[in-house]
Amino acid sequence: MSRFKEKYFTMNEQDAAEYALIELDFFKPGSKLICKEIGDGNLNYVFRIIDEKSGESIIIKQAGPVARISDEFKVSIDRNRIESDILKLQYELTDGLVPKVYKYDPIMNCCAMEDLTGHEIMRTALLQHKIFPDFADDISTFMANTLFLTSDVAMNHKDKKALVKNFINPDLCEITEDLVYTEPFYDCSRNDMLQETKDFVSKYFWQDRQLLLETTKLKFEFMTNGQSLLHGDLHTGSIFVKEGSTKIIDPEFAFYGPAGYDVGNILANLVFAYENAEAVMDDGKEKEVYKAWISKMIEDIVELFKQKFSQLWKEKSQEKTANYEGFKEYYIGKIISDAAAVTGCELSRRIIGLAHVNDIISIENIEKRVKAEKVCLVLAKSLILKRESISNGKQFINELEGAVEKIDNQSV
Ligand code: SR1
Ligand code: MG
Repeated sequence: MSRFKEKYFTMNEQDAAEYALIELDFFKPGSKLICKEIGDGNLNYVFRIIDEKSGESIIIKQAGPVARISDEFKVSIDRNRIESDILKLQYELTDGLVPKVYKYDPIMNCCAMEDLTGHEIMRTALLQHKIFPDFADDISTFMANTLFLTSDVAMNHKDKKALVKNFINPDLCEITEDLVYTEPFYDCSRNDMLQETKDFVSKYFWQDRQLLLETTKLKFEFMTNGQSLLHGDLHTGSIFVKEGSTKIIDPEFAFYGPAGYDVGNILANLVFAYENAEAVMDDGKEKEVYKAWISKMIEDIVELFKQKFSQLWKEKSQEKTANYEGFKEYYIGKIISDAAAVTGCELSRRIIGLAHVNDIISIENIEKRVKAEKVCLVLAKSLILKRESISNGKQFINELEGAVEKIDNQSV
């Protein structure tokens, strides 16, 4: 019997190549396989295996028993099942905006999937200030389809509850509850930030009782509102792009939660890209064009998401009461205000907490980095506190511009 069928172990590059040859019905016998571990995320091992002869390639993703970022995080290897299951579902719901899964292996806790040759991680591309004109359209389709079609508005309620059960994801939810909704809002030993930022955060965040109260409300919203099947970690490091193509990856944090969580995550991560451009690019036309593209994209994502969600509602809602006058507007309005608050939480946790983003920490000029961090924090607080009045894309940009102005004028 193949050693891969006996007992789980974490694979190295050689093991993964052997696994691909023996366990997958993908490479021809006699293939000359080269394997490289290419994972740069915080949790898993990702192997790209290429047949030197045919050029064909595949990805194997394996979950280890602890997170790569720190072995403090003991994360269930069942997350690989969750990821395989949701990728298959999202593939159907979004007409292929995610990679195709070929196999899930519950012994080795790995899955084999399509290699997205020619694509690059969006965060890396944004750090090189590349533009992707189709992105707002693609990501809004992804979010509207996955978040609407898995909700009680679109699904038979018993079928939806079966999905809720299948996607119970306590370990990964705990990471988000701690890292996003708890630790950034007090002086937690796991937080990690520049001293100047910490001085700012101490006064501006940790001493603001209203802000703390609102973050608790949001944490409970995250834990208790099983509205839609979320991707759960929809940042620009979870997206592959190339000209004319967007592919969303890494949905291992998937669970039934508030739909605004995915929307807010992507918006916050575009703000990081905007602030990177502001800090790193030379002043001039190119910088203005780039920043304008990101602003427009933030605005468009919100508006396109609303339109597409609303259109799906008209075409596919199954729930009689969902069509009572005013309910659709109420429901979509709530998603957008939740998204505003989540944007604020994601902005805060990537500056204050344990897990950072390269957009910000790669800014070498410390003065510019601190300025970018403060803009993110001022924006974060205003979005959290004002979330109930935020209902459209333009307001996100107004808040961003307001935060920049406050930091420029040193009026906070
Ligand atoms: C311990 S994992 C830290 C972060 O990495 C993942 O991508 C999630 O964003 C998580 O919060
Ligand atoms: Mg990830």
